[in-house]
Amino acid sequence: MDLRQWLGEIDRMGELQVVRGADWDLEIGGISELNLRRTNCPALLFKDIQGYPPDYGIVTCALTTTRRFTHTLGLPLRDSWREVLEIVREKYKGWQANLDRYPPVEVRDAPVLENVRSGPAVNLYEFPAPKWHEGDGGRYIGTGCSVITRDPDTGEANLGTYRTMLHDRNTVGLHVTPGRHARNQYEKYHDRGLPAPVAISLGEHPLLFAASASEVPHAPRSEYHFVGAVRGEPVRVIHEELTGLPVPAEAEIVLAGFSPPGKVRAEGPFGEFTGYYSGAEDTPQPYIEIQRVYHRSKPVMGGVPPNRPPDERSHFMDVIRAAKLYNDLIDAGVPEVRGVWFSDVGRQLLIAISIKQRYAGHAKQTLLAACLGYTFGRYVVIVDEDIDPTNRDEVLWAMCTRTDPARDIDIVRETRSIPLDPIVPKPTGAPVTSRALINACKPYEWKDRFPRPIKMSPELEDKTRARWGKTLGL
Ligand SMILES: Cc1cc2nc3c(=O)[nH]c(=O)nc-3n(C[C@H](O)[C@H](O)[C@H](O)COP(=O)(O)O)c2cc1C
Ligand SMILES: [Mn+2]
Repeated sequence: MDLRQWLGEIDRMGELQVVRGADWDLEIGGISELNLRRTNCPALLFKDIQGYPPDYGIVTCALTTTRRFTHTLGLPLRDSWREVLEIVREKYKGWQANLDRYPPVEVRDAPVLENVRSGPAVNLYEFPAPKWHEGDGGRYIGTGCSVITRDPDTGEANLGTYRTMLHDRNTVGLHVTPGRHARNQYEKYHDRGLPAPVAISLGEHPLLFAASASEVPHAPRSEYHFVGAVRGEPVRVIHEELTGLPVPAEAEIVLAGFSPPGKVRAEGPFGEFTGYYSGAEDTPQPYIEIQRVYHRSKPVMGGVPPNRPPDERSHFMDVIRAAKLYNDLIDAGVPEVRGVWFSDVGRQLLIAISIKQRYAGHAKQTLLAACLGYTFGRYVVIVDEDIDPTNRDEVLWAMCTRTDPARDIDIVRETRSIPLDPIVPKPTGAPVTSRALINACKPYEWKDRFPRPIKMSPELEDKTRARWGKTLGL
């Protein structure tokens, strides 16, 4: 579970680009954002960051291609997200079933212990935390990070990716949406008037990061258990001395400290995955007083800046999400599901599901089942099996040509959203919005009389290409 080893692997795959001499102040963010606009963009490793030791690094755009994603999960390499989804969906059942099989193992010696600083020696400015976007309220040391907390009742740890603002040399801000596991856990300490122990890993193997950043698994099992199940091998952790939290043995940097109860500090604004700055102004959030820093020599931080689409997280998070929803639909008894996808441009707000309609009401049943437990799907669209849900243009075509809005769109009011949602009234509105359930399948009662879609047969396509392809460049 080593980020460095992973960097070596993807370098050998020809998918790593090294950038030397960039500035932490907007350049690393700017280069990463432009890189994401290239198709099949490489991962970036920033070195020689201005004002920092030359071998302190930051890696961004780690999981943007299907090849790097499948490699990271130890899956066969694939070139289309639809195929990746099928593989992940199949595997997911096994991962879920094996959550108890590979719990994390505690070790004593670990690379992260190479450098340790405590108390007054802690200085977070020794790391090249970027200012990512022009409108950000400060530098964000944690974006590609894993925040580790513990449930005081069960003792179980949790890993989640939550943005971490650099407040000063030994304080960082936390910004955790209500309902997230870390928040459920630290609030239990705060409710009892106790400081909550928190450790933050800044730079870890991208599989561990992907698990932190995804809604897997449900408590009480931790993301360590999930990653253990994916790899068929436990994650190695050390027992962090001050907080007692298990932290990854091969982490690049770990910050450890406590979040005091009842205390907050201005946090943000920060350019978020919705494509907007979250909060027009700074809003107070809990913070963490960092009492100890551990790091490997020549540390490499992870960076995953959110952006207006396209952005990095969409793909790897959405494929895990889609696989989970796909299996959940089947478990809920919905037959003939053919595909599930979260459109990257939709920012988790647009879910497309294809089914082969078997009976009247099948599409509506699917729509309702897709809303169970999910927090942030504003538009749910059901399409027929001839539509590829991962292809946004096909989904839009079906939506435009197979719906009669008055009949095919249902609105459900006051469903759960998140405070970052741009349409939730600022600054204090309750994070709820309505949802549109869109049945873009052919109307069941007369689907067999619905106009036949134009679709060139593979035979005609082959024949046409064989005769004309070369000369016309088709
Ligand atoms: C780069 C990145 C940044 C994120 N930042 C936040 C954040 O600041 N606050 C938050 O609540 N969720 C954030 N998320 C989403 C959570 O990491 C995700 O919902 C995860 O499942 C949370 O862990 P949990 O399921 O254990 O609560 C972020 C995700 C990514 C990929
Ligand atoms: Mn969790």
